[in-house]
Amino acid sequence: MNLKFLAGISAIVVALALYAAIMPIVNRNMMGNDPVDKAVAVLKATEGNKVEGTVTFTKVDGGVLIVADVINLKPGKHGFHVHEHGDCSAHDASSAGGHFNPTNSKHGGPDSPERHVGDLGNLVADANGKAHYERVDKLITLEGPDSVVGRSVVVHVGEDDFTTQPTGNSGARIACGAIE
Ligand SMILES: [Cu+2]
Ligand SMILES: [Zn+2]
Repeated sequence: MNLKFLAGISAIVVALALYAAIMPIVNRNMMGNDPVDKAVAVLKATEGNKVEGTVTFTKVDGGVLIVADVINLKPGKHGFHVHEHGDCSAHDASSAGGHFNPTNSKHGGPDSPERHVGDLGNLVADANGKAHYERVDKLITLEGPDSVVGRSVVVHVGEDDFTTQPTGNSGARIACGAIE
C-alpha cells in the first residue's frame, strides 16, 4: 500500500461518515418527514382595527380540528379564510394574497362541494363582539405540499356569501395571523 492509496481510502471513509451523520438531519428538516399535528395563528388587527384572537389547527381522526376565539368584532358574520401567504406585514394584510387554493377550485363555503381549501366560512360574533368557531375540516392539512403551515388566517369586515368569485365579497381584511 502506498500513501496515495491510504489517503484515498481515508477520504472515502470521512465522506461516508459525514454523509451518515448529515442525512438524518436533512431528512428531518428539509424533506418534511417530521410529523406536524398542531399549528397556531395569532391574529393581529390591521390598520384602524382592534380585532385580536387565536386560531389552532389540530390533527384529529377525520381531518383537522380548527378552533378560533376572536374578540373586538362587530356583531354578526365575518368571512374567515386561510390565505396563500404567511405574510401579514401590509397595513391592510394585502400581503397575505388570495384564498389558499392549491386545487384551483372555485370559491365556496366550508361545506360546499367545490371550494378553496382555505374557505372556512364565517366567524359569528355575538353582541359583545366575541366569536367562537369550532369544526373539523376534511380538506385542510398540516403536512405535505398543500399544508396550511406557513400560510395565514384572515378575518374580514363583512360576511362571506360563499357565491361571489373568487372572494365571497366579504370586504376589507380586519385581522391577519401567520400559521406556525
Ligand atoms: Cu379572506
Ligand atoms: Zn375562497
